[in-house]
Amino acid sequence: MRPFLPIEAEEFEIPDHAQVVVVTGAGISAESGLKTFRDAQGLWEDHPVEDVATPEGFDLDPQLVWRFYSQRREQLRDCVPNKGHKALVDLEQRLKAGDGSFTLITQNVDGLHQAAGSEEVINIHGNLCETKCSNISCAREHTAKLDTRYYFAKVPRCEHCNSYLRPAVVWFGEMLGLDEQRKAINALRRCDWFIAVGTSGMVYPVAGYVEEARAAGAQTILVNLEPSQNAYAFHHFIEGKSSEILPQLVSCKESST
Ligand code: BJW
Ligand code: ZN
Repeated sequence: MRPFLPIEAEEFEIPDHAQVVVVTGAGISAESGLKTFRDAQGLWEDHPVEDVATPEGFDLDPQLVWRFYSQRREQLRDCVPNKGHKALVDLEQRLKAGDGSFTLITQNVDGLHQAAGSEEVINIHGNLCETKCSNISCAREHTAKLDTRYYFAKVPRCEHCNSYLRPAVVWFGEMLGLDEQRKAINALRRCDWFIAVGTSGMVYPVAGYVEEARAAGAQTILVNLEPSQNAYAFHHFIEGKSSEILPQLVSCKESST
């Protein structure tokens, strides 16, 4: 592994014609008040990960899992996008106004990118406020948003087959949506800039997207509080808070001077 020398955001100039893919993780929402996943030794809100984020955990105790996700929706209630989310909206608008392209792949299920105004968003791990039927032979999706103002203590049931509804998120051991993966891979194969923000680089397949981007010839930049697990795969590492780094990284230096 080569030595890691963090550099400054000012050293980059992303041109208006760039083909950019950004991957975000829990770190970008941390400054909006949402907890990241891996800051408590495998526990999420005091629950072992495998109890609340696997299909087996849901089969074993649907009530516990539903309460956990209800708590997460409650935490979302008062959250608003921060400067990191907004900087990505600015970048998208600038590239679209030029000859560039912009694709945002988010592992976050909180909807804060859309709330900030991002348009091309791939929710690769699903959406916290949507549900789907847990019975795979029914699997109806309910994209009507769950109201974050209420705490749902009871697991709701599917109106078609009466099985439990579950959050429309991707748990460990589950396949990511085929449509979402296809869009992500298409964007990665034609990108010339790849930026990962606020992610520990531990969860696959998304942690491997940097390799796809490099294979396409992209410049790859990691923006994080600390080197992620897959940091060795990036060309550059900018150390710091996404709400501070992203506005500097995406600004158009020529017009701002
Ligand atoms: C800041 C900051 C600030 C803080 N500014 N930075 C290949 C190798 C090994 C294992 C596998 C593999 N392929 C598949 C697997 C298995 C598994 C996996 O990856 N396991 C690993 C843990 C080893 N993957 C899967 O099961 C995936 N499915 C799959 O691959 O299907 C095919 C298959 C199936 C079965 C067998 C084999 C293949 C599905 C993964 C689904 C992940 N789902 C979750 C839950 C979503 C719903 C929910 O939210 O509850 O997604 S897990 C959780 O982790 C969530 C996140 O999206 C995801 C990533 O976390 P993230 O965003 O990186 O957060 P953190 O907390 O880890 O990191 C935050 C970072 O931010 C930190 O570094 C901080 O320093 C930083 N930070 N503040 C900047 N202000
Ligand atoms: Zn059903």
